[in-house]
Amino acid sequence: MHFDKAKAPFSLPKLPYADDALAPVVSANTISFHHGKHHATYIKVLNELIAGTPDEALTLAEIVARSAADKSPTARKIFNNAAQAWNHSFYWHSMTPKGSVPAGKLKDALDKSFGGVDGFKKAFTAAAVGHFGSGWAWLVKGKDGALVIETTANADTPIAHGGTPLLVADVWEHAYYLDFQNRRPDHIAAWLDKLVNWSFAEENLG
Ligand code: MN3
Repeated sequence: MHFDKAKAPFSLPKLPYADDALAPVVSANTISFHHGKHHATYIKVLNELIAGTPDEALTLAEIVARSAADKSPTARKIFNNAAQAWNHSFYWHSMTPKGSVPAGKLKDALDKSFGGVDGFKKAFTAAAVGHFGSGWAWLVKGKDGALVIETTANADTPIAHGGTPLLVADVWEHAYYLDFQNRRPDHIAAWLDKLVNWSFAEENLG
């Protein structure tokens, strides 16, 4: 992915669709805050934190991995902003206005791991809705190749733990509050029905 290659200073990646393309599930108003303010701020703060440091020679994913292993307060700030920058880029690509269905080896893997797409949706919904507070719900390829669902809190991300993410839903309230208020279950149901970018997930399966 393009954002895997970039180095500092990082810039806000363009969305892979128009800002009203995901409406009504994700409105242009939500996108204007979520992409234009939240995502932009993570990138701005990250650039400020790493200016003049060795992190400037690293890609975003490399900064996430380096700072994940460093428990100093400065590294925690760098981790939070770098991971949020990476997670949001991954999130925008996890959605498409075009509608898609799982195909090929991804469909086979979903059948094997969840007994089919409906089984995946049920398990993903339970994880995303059941996650307490801010965070992310992921479909991840585990080390043994099986697909698993994980949630991470706040900025945490599977790429800090050696995982290979295929797909992510943002379950921070800023992702859905303007459109669904407190109704995270309704947002996740609509997100799974209308917006999932299965071709992106298949590409990430490798
Ligand atoms: Mn977000």
